[in-house]
Amino acid sequence: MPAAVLATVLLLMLAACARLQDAPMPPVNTATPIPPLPASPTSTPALSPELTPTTGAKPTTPAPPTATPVAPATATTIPTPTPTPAPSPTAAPQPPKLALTPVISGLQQPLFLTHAGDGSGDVYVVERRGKIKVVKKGTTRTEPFLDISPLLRTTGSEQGLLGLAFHPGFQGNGYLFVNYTDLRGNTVVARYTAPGNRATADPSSARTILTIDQPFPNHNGGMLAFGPDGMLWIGVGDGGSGGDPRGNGQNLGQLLGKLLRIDVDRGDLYTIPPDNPFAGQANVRGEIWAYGLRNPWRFSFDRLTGDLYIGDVGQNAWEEVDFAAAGSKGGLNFGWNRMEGTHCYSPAANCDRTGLVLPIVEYANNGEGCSVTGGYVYRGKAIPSAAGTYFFTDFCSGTLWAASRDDTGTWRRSVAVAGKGAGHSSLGEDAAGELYVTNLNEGTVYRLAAQ
Ligand SMILES: [Ca+2]
Ligand SMILES: [Ca+2]
Repeated sequence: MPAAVLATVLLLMLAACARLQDAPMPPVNTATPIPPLPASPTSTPALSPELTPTTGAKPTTPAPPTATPVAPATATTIPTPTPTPAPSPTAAPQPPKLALTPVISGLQQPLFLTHAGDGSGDVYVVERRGKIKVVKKGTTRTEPFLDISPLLRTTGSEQGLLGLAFHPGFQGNGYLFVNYTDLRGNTVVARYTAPGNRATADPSSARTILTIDQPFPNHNGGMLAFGPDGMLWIGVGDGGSGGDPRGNGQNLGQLLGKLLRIDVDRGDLYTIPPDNPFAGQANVRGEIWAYGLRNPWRFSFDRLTGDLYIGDVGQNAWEEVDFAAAGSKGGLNFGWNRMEGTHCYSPAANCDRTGLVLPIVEYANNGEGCSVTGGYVYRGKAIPSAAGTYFFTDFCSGTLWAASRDDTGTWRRSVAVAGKGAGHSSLGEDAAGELYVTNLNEGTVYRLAAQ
């Protein structure tokens, strides 16, 4: 592949020259963790999250030696990008000998996988440039389930068709919801209907539910998921650039930098659930469930417990996973841009941590990755030893991590599958709870399997 090699070399050279706040996804599949494709400094960032180049030039904020609820790297964490799956002597229950097995290939920039809850075994893969593909028994149907390519701006690497969620009552109503950046680069959440036998969605059935102005091409979030409460949850990034220059994360009057929760089964388009934490308050957006997020590219609910996990992409130094136990009433402030992970960001020291909910897991950008891809708690049947473990990855390093709480309640993280390079854009679940990883650069979907 001389062309790919050449492209990779060029990318590396460009990345070495460019000091980016937000870098985009590496477009080439390589075996080495390459830095994200350079783009203009504060614009186009990484699709999945938002990245900083993995080479050099990173403000390596030293970790303050404070006690925090973040899982310490004790015993189980391996701070190198290409570790071998080390056995963990003392850790919480941890799945041994896992592998990522390629099961679908030939896709165009896949960045999400989900199911329609219909027991068919089919999965749906989202391609960044606007198509949703159906995969039946490992075979991708040529005709897309839905194609909204003409509606999208995809020039920024974090732009495109970013999220998909089937309505819990999809069998009956044929509703599905998508999250994309429109021709102006603004966020749109829209409903489509798959009529009849639900084999394809009708492109003319679009109903715009919500639009959010995007000041910059990056940090659009993009995740959609129905919670165990039947509400539609929406992850929205801080709007972009770098450092959240407009302070959206902490501004409750803005939808940017938030996790939203809306009821799409009531009202003309949607209603604000009366039990949302800020419902009915003046000068505050009632859709907000949690705030202080930078780019919550992927989040999920544990299908057994209802616990919420959010992978929030960091600025230059720290990637994090946030957590809210089932039953939380919301209103949580996850800290951005006052803090990045468990470290002060603005101000850079002595920031006010009052009321902030710190991550359960964080890792530094210097070596382990540069852009967290939140995942899922495993509840499938194929790997009994993995039950209850939260799996997540990093777009840049490709390392798949397992996280869980030990007997003392401390979160611990360990390498489940060593990384082979950039491109892991998302995890996804099928109806049975088996887990998959989409690789944007390769056009491949992997399934988590016992080795
Ligand atoms: Ca944006
Ligand atoms: Ca945070």
